[in-house]
Amino acid sequence: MKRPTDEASAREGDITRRALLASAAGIAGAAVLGSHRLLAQGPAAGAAAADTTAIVVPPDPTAVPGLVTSARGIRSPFVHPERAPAGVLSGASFAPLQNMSGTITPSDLFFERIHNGVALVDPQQWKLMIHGMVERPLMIDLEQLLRYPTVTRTYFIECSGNGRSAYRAPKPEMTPQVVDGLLSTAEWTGVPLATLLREAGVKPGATWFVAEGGDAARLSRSVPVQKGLDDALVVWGQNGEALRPSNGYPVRLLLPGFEGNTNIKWVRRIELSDQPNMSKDETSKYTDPIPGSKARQFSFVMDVKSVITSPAFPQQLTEKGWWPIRGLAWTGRGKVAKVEVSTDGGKTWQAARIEGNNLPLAPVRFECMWKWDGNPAVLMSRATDEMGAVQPTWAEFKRVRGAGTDYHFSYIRGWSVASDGAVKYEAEV
Ligand SMILES: Nc1nc2c(c(=O)[nH]1)N[C@H]1C(S)=C(S)[C@@H](COP(=O)(O)O)O[C@H]1N2
Ligand SMILES: [Mo]
Repeated sequence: MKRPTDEASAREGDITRRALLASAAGIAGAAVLGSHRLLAQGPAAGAAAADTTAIVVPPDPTAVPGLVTSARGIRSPFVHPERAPAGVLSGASFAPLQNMSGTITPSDLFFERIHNGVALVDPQQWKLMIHGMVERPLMIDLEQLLRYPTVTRTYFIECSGNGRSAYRAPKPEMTPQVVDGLLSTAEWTGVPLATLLREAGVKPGATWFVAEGGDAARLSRSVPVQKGLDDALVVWGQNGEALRPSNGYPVRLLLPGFEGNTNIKWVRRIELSDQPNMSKDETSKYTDPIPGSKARQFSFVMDVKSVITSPAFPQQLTEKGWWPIRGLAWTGRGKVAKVEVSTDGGKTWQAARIEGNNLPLAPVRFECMWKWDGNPAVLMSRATDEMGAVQPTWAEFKRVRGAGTDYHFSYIRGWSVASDGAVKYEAEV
């Protein structure tokens, strides 16, 4: 949807009916049906269905018939969440965490991290080869993969670089999307990798596999065989439909709780071995500096983490009184055990309510009512997982990892509230 710019009031989340009318008035070819304009018709109708600019909101929806049914749904013209930044070839687009409810990321808003563009793979051409230290090398196409027994599970994916700009170059004007939007969650459907590995017959002594993507980055990562036998999936379904191209259509590897990078998209090859492959992607990146001028390689499991998504920049508290503090918490080590919230910069903490299903390796929503007294406040959230791991403070994290660390930014996030109600990102909490 094109944003009306001619109305001062038509800001994100504050769009008026007049603004919509004004923006729709200039659309050529918008068809008149009944007494109000509907979607543009003709050759551009398909595109127009996704572009809600052409919709006019009637003054009284009870006075005129509504829209006709359509082949594909649209969002309400009053909501327009977007990934950002869009249009990058080697980079990422961040999911708008602040615009979401629940824990599932709508597929068209699922974050993207691509090393050399979104590969467009023809499903008829796609094949997966499983070879190396196996008894019976396997080559299967999509039709064959779809005939295996499936499982459906809800898991998050988080890029190990999530939070990097908030750590390296924090700015008060950062939204939850900019701070932590390289996190998304879907209901995935696919075949346990264990099924395929059993069919291929893993040879004794095979302790690793390397998985390779069929994109222009030919991204490849080594993974312990145990993960493949444990809960790894070869998935083709995402939130009730085929994977989106940017999430690996037709097939990706899904390693629950492991850093995003290991979840190889457009996966085409899995080679069993008795050692890690030391591919370009695992030797040039994804290591963590630790004290003593050393680095830890293969930090697969994502640490426990949380982020408040509201109140957060650019929100403004309009009056004293009760405000919900809401956010997401997740861990690569099973379930979230508890989430605590502080409104005084970490001096005191109170337990937040964990809301909805608490599934392993899937985020939870937390919520906590807060009575704002009009004074400046610093809001923080701190998650603990069922293994007892707790999010460190920024200072603890920085002491262990150093200023130049590049991955796995799992420390506590904060937001400051000024006496005028303005909410800003507060980096060093
Ligand atoms: N083949 C391939 N797989 C890939 C990537 C890639 O660029 N190519 N990016 C990786 C990285 S760094 C991350 S964080 C996740 C992102 O998954 P998503 O784009 O579906 O959110 O995919 C991983 N798998
Ligand atoms: Mo990533």
